[in-house]
Amino acid sequence: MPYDPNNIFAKILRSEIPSVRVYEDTRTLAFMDVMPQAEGHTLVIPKDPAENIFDLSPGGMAALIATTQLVAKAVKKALACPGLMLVQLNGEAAGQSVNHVHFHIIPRTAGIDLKFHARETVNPQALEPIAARIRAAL
Ligand code: DGP
Repeated sequence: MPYDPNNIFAKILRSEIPSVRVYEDTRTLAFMDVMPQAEGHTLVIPKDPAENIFDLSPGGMAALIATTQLVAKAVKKALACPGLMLVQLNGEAAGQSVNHVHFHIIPRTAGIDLKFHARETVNPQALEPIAARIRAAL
């Protein structure tokens, strides 16, 4: 399928819709997931128009994983979480719901179950204090 330039993350990249951003460089952007599965759930996307890992260049992939590691370290420090999960879905059959390639960074703590994937939207204002802690930990 050709890349849809009007997918929600493409709109976030162009600042056509708001997002709670934590990190940006020339190739990547990280922002809070508005349907968090755990407190601190963060998304990392490349700026290249790629739907999934198969469409992303090796250079784009390298930038994406480098930013994912950088932001994951900050999330771990900011949330003081003992565990941290990286999730990356390709294709509807795998559960991908936004067709712009991305990594999920999801803090984990034993005994705290994950919320359902892409189910419940929170007020973006509630995400700002967590984002501030993540930015400070970068
Ligand atoms: P996936 O199903 O892997 O494609 O994950 C898409 C994620 O994007 C999901 O966790 C919910 C999140 N999401 C959907 N719409 C928006 C949005 O408008 N803003 C933000 N920040 N996250 C969104």
